Amino acid sequence: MSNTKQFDALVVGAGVGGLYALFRLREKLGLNVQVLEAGDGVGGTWYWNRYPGCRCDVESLEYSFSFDPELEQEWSWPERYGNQPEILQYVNHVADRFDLRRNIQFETRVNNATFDRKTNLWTLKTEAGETFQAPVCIMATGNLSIPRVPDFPGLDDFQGDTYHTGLWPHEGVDFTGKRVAVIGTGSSGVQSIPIIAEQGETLTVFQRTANYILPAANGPMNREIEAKHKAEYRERRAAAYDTPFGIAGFPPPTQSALDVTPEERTAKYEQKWAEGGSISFLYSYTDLLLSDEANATAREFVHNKIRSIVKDQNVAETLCPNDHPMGTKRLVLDTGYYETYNKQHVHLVNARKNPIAGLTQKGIRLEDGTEYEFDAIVFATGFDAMTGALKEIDVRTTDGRSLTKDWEAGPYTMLGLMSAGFPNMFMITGPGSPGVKSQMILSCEQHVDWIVDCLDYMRREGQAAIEPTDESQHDWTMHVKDVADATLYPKAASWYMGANIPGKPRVFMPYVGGVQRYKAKCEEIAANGYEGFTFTAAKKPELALAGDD
Ligand code: NA7
Repeated sequence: MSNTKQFDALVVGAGVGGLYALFRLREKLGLNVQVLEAGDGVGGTWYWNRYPGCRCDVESLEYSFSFDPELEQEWSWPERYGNQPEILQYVNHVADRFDLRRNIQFETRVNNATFDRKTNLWTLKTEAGETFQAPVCIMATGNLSIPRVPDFPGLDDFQGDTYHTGLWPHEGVDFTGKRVAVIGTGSSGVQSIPIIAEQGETLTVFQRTANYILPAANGPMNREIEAKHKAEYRERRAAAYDTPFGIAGFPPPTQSALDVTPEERTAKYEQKWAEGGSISFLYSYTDLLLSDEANATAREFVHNKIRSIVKDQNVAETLCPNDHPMGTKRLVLDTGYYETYNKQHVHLVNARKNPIAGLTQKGIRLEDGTEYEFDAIVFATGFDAMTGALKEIDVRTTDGRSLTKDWEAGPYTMLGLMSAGFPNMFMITGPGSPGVKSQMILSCEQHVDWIVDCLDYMRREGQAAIEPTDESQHDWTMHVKDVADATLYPKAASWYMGANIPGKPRVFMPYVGGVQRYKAKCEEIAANGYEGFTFTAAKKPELALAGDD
């Protein structure tokens, strides 16, 4: 008697994508769904990243589910940008309100996923040795879910406490009276540094790459804006799909930065700086992400801002980014970041000039031999982004395909939704989709809706399996590359390029052609009977999507 548990669909991950997949597959298709989640709660990114100051960089009225108008109206966000506890509370509310937990098995990490071409079934094996089977497997494994600590020599020698921002202790950390180091100045470092500085006796920040950081201009929710937004929610959600980043409310730019006078430019940048937010700033001109010369005008403006906020001009110069065009690494939104360096007990180390050589029993040693002593080290060192979580699962087929092997030179996908050779395995916001370059919840919803429509079509047509053709996948992957190559994005050594992981292929992974173009392409493909995909017919029509065993 086999202990394998059978379902119609398996979903890996109970973040926003996985939860919405569960909801739709269950409510629209009536499937028997099982979600497998490594954590002991829902929320994905918002479950794991509990570091102090963790906050979304998309405004809370936008960063929410759109599928239920009542949910939209009943939830009220306290601030312009949701912080991690509020977003996690919201995701938990969604799980309860739609009775999702009954189909989620927590504390269950999937190690293997194998597709059998004879039976058209996926078999998923967990760390604890359980086995689950279904014709459909949806990987809702997240883009920033594999935290990464650099392989510093002496990592285990350090006798103080260590933390990674992406694996923060649930009970929180009190740094009061401690000598603290933060390594990394991406979003996680920049958001946590001002708060850790309030607690620590000293705080030393190790910066390898200075980032472009704009004010969030966070504050309490303006209730008039909220009421207006809620009254217009349907139109605003539809409008969001018609934008590059999936975020409505920002008039698209009409002018080149080079077509206006320096005074006009500075006035525009000042206005955007005061408004806060990254989209608004990038929307100042049409060519900030296309022309290095245009981009240089924005860079200069931000450099001058840094010099005006940070009192010590040596520190200010170290904080001025100078190795990539602005916006080609994820822009960071801050609250009081630059001001933090005016505090006497906060120090900045230029880890580009003088890299970290390793950890010692007492702290950190730099390449020039300088040693620092700490009680605690915070690794804000990022993630094996976009492909990391899928590579952690050994994804194979019985006819000898291995996803890790197929993706050795970089991810190959059709629309970031599927990969050729792996039938019925769908990815939510996978590489090759706008995912990380968009409002993530909107992109998760768009992907899940496409997948659910596709499965519905297959059931009606008596199809058991779908996968992209090698040719369509190749064309899409080349298109993703061509679109990126026409922008400034590939100029930065970013996690979009895999550049933060030694040995990872340098391939620009997100689709930056815009949500509106991407969604139109997905719809066109579906309308043409899933052009670029092939189907395997079910042996008996009633067994479509229920396995052919
Ligand atoms: P990021 O943005 O990948 O930032 C990681 C930071 O850690 C970045 O400043 C890195 O410098 C730094 N880092 C990594 N390795 C080292 C070593 N060996 N020495 C010194 N510094 C190092 O991750 P986050 O968690 O901040 O943000 C991820 C995303 O979450 C963010 O983009 C938002 O979308 C939300 P580097 O730039 O590689 O030189």
